Amino acid sequence: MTITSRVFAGALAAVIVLGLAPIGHTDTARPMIVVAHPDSDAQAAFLMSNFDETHNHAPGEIELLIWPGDLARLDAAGIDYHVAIEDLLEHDAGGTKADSVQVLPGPDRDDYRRLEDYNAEMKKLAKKNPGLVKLFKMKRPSLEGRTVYGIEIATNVTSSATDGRPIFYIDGIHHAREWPAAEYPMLFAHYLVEKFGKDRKVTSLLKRARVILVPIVNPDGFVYSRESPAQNSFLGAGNGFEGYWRKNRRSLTGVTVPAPRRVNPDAYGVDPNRNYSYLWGDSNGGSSGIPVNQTYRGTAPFSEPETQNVRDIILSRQVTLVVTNHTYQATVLRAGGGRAPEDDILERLGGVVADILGYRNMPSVGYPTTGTTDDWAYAAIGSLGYTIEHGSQGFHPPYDHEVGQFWKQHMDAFVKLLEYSADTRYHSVIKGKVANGPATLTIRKKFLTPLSPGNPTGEKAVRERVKMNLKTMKDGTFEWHLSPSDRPYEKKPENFILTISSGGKSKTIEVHVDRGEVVNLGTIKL
Ligand code: 0X9
Ligand code: ZN
Repeated sequence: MTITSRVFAGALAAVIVLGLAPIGHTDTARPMIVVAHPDSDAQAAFLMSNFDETHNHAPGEIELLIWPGDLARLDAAGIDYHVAIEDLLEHDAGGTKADSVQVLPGPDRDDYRRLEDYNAEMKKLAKKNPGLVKLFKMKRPSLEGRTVYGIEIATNVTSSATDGRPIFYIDGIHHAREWPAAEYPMLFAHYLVEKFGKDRKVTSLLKRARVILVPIVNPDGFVYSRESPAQNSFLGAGNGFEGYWRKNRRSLTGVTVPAPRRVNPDAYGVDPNRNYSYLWGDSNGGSSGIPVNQTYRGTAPFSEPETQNVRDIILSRQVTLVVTNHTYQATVLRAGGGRAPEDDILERLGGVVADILGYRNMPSVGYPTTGTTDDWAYAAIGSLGYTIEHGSQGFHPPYDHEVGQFWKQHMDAFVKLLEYSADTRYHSVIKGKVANGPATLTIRKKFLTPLSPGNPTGEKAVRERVKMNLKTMKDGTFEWHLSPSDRPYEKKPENFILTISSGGKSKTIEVHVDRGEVVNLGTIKL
């Protein structure tokens, strides 16, 4: 133990002996950040799977958010550490508010948005820009019954939802406490709307591609964190840990306190970013099978409504690039953790984006993760996939220290990613003309996504299916932009099953299309 931690532990013991610790069996009364110094791989692995790692670590050091009981567990395990931030609440809160109002795309702000702000702004954007922005509800409400909203942005957004344009999917707040991860996508929505018709690049991209944007994938967790009493003091003093909640609000009983509080008081939570199917269920550091752990993966792949919602968008729309936003490591991470068969492309494009952000371009967070969003999207449909870990000063540092200061480079980075999603070198195109057009086209594909060997379901894989629709132009022509028909990790070639229907007749053919390839089916007669 270092001197700081020894002194601290001593002080803490005194507090506990005096019976003043406010939250029962605890060795810290407030959230704090410590940096642990594991002296073996075994200690490092123990830390990764049993503590709340912030991912803001350096070689040989693992930064931890300390929950009640954690310091005692570190001591019991004989792991050396020093206290980096003794009072995280004071460091962040007081706190999350900016010193002045920040001038931003959309409304100017001095603090992080709340769930109502996100929902109201999305509704308003859609209402004011009917041809350009469409509000949608994800298929399932959250566990506590909240509607999960998203918006789609493109020219002719409503009139031609199935016109074959490539889709850039961007989301935030898989993790409740990572507030900037929702701010940046929301600002991007405002930015696109404000630049449309004024900025040549943005205007052209919104004609050629669509943006599907879901700022808050996990609203229950976000509300719990964002409305933390200690950071808002509207319900009296909390202990401050609520603000650092990570997971969703999956609870033991599922009993939800009625409105206006609407919380599951016995929530333990599932980590949505360990709940996707690809390699789900690994216990060797990639995820945890213990419900109270921060990387608890849930009882089955896609057991949570939050991840089912994302899955259903990605399998039913022609998504060519997925970006999921997190905090805080100042990195651009890519699907496959450096082992993707097309890591050269992922690394190169990630590098450009990382340079715009001033972040590091990294294959992975530096430890195994399984069941994550971008890994699954890449494995299942071959879309390019990135996780951006925004910022370096905490999960939600004061607004002006993060969003106010860095928003512009984030807009540039997202525009670049939108550009990549629309670039035919990085996705696939199927085109042709239905002689008896107009026609409706459907692409289907069934496949098995592998789970981790030894996962608790006992299954080797889960069945998933892609189903996407397109309507041709009046003259029967179509151009369908989508991810390749082959899945990247599968050795055997895979085809799309394409059904063309018009005037009561239909025809089904198989189509194979590679990344960067344009397959011209010519004139199709039914
Ligand atoms: O551990 C996570 O879920 C992410 N870090 S965080 O601090 N935001 O919790 C990192 C996920 C990395 N995943 C992939 N690159 N796929
Ligand atoms: Zn995260």
